[in-house]
Amino acid sequence: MNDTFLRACRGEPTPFTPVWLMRQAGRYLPAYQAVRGTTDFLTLCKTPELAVEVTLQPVDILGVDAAILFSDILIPLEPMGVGLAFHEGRGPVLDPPVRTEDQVRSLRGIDPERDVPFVLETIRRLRRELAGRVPLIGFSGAPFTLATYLVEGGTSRGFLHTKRMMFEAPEVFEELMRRITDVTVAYLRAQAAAGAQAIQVFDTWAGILSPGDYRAHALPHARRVMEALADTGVPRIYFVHDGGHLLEDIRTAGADVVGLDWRTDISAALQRLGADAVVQGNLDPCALFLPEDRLRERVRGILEEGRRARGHVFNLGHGVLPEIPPEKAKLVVDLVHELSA
Ligand code: 1CP
Repeated sequence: MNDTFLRACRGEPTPFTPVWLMRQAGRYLPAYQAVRGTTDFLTLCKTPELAVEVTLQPVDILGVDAAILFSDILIPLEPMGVGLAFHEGRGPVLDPPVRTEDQVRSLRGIDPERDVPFVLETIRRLRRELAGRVPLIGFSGAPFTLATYLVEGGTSRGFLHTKRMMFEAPEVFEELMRRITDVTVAYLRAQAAAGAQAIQVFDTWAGILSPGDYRAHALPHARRVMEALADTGVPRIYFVHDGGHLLEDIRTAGADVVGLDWRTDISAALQRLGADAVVQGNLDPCALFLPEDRLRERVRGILEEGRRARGHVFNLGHGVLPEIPPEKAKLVVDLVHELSA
């Protein structure tokens, strides 16, 4: 029974600093590639037996202190009425892109038990299989990040269509955000009810906004997600990628844990979040290319900064890269445990 991750999220003392890695299941692991070699990505997400298998791989191989449900932030968008496909090498495609008021008004709400039963079944099976070994994290995209995928129709560089709708038709954008937020709330509450013991909300693209636009168009919806989870009792982690300029506002979203990327040092972030903050992060994913002795010093430095927070969960500042040798990922986990004990 290893509940150090949940204790750290609550700001309670732990015998060592817990660690997990964003995108800890994925292509850098040969065991994942073996499963993906015979199954396309969406089928993998929708088949509980396989999703359970790849969720458990990093727990067994790396010895991380939390498992994260294997799925994708885009999964709940499909039952809203948009086509979803993952093309090899090209990333996700949402078709048709949602750009008009009529399209926004035709987006449906979801009933998670009916529309994404495979996610809830994966969570139930994982809780049985893990049997308390480590806690299970559920997740979703944040409303703003999900909106960018719906409006752009996939990934984007400049987010022209999203910002255009935001500025040109703010009431349509607001209605879009309201519908996505309703779906996100239903989706995350269902995950918690099925057995997710913590929730991470990924705001991968909110960093493209100025502080004022973030406060006007993204933050209120992220806050509504956090508030809607309050009575579940599960710790809520809010990760905004490239959000260093937004930290004071991010704090007001009401998450229990603030995820940090590597662009802001933890000690500098704490000055802006307040020393009573609980933080998660924040090793540069590329630092895993460092030789062992220099990687050790980086990990030691982050752990020292993390001690100034009320609680610290060690993580990367973004997802594990496919180019990382699995032994290096395991080394990071081992170093965190050794140097924080
Ligand atoms: O080919 C493959 O095997 C698919 C690659 C892949 C994987 C392994 C995708 C496509 N998604 C995932 C799994 C995934 N995605 C998890 C699993 C759990 C774990 O962490 O181990 C999680 C939490 C996500 C979340 C996710 N999906 C985010 C937020 C986190 C982040 O990286 O910023 C985002 C933005 C996505 C969209 C997405 N899905 C897949 C890709 C390649 C992308 C990014 C596309 C883009 O750049 O816009």
